[in-house]
Amino acid sequence: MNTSTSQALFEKAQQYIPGGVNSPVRAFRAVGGTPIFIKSAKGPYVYDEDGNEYIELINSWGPMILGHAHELIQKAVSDAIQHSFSFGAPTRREVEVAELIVEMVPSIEKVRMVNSGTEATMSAIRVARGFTGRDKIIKFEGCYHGHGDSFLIAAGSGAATFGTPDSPGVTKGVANDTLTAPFNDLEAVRQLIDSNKNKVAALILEPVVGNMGCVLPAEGFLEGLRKICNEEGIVLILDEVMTGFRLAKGGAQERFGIKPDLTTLGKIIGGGMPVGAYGGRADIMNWVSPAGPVYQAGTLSGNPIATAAGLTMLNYLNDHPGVYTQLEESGKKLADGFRASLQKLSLNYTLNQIGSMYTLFFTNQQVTDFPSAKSSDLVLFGKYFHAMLNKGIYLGPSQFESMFLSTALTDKHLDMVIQANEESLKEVLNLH
Ligand code: KE4
Repeated sequence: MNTSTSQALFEKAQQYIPGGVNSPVRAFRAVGGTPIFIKSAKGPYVYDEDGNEYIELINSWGPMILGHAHELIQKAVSDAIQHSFSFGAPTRREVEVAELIVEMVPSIEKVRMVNSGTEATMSAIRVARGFTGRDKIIKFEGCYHGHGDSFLIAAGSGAATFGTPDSPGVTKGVANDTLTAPFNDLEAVRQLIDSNKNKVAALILEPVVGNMGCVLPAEGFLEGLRKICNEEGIVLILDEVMTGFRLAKGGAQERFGIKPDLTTLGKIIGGGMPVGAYGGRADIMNWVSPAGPVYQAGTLSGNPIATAAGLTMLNYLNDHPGVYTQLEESGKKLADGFRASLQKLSLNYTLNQIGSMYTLFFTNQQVTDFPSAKSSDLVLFGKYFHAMLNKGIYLGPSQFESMFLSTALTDKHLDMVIQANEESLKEVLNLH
């Protein structure tokens, strides 16, 4: 496959942009090789600068649930653009999109629009701290909540010790206020809370994790967290930036029947435009400025172009429940096909799949938390990634990411992905 234009662009990009990319995962460092530069996309396809066509399963890391360049979203954006781009003043559509989010996600009584998932999660923990008057937060190893300082914290060794910065530039002071527990480990959460009595403002997690690869909550885990947060007066925040409006119309919280105090959203709301949001209980959200004292702001928050895309996307999802039926069927078809190939090749790699999210882990262990995810063979994943890419299937360039299906993928496309998966496994493992 000729990717010479992408290679030349990557060379040039590295002269002007750190690592040649505007977000690290795009640089292919986890899988090796040169990132492909995307020129355009339509439906289930992306096209690179050398004209290669790929069936894609990243969908911009989740937003393109209806596939790329959906005509309704495109029309909404092109109509909105006729009226200029940004006013920095309230607009009708912000009211309409807020009303729709409140309707679609019952736990959300009030919502604030921001411009990214990172802004949503940073703001949600700030308002939780303001509301409770407490400083500490609990997060889980392997969960990613954007690049806010409070989230770039690795677990300190032992339950009682404080977190350690995961990145230079994050201060020890910030790290001291972030406690980390293993995902799916209720006992570890209980220990952290017992050793930080009345100091924990919020507990934040991805209800279904996408950022260590797709990892599901264990039976009773979410319910256990809800119970602990109720008992301890801790704000339960579900980070649904990936799962929101994807795993059900009302997100993972609808699918698992859990009512958080706050929810963070992103990705799908904007249909690919820069949008995030956080919302939840009115008694908490009324602490957000200017209604309350917790400051949070943004020039482009509720931007008229982004809200045009978001309103159209959410109205479509709200009015077409068949989207979720199709996503369930597609996810099951893909998982059944992958598992049939694994069985045929006598491989017992772990496939975690729920709805339209999945990850094939190159490990024989069950993957239920970050340590088990890290037991995967990353070199083998890198070879598999490139084998699939060379077959025209564009996966997320990291073992520790979920893939995302869209309604633009037909059975024909899914069969092509299933076939390419089997051929790629045989190729990288020298099986015949
Ligand atoms: P953004 O700031 O990237 O819009 O959202 C941060 C974020 C927050 N919460 C969850 C659950 C997320 O998945 C994300 C962003 N996800 C990554 C994918 N692993 C975005 C891709 C990237 O970083 O380039």
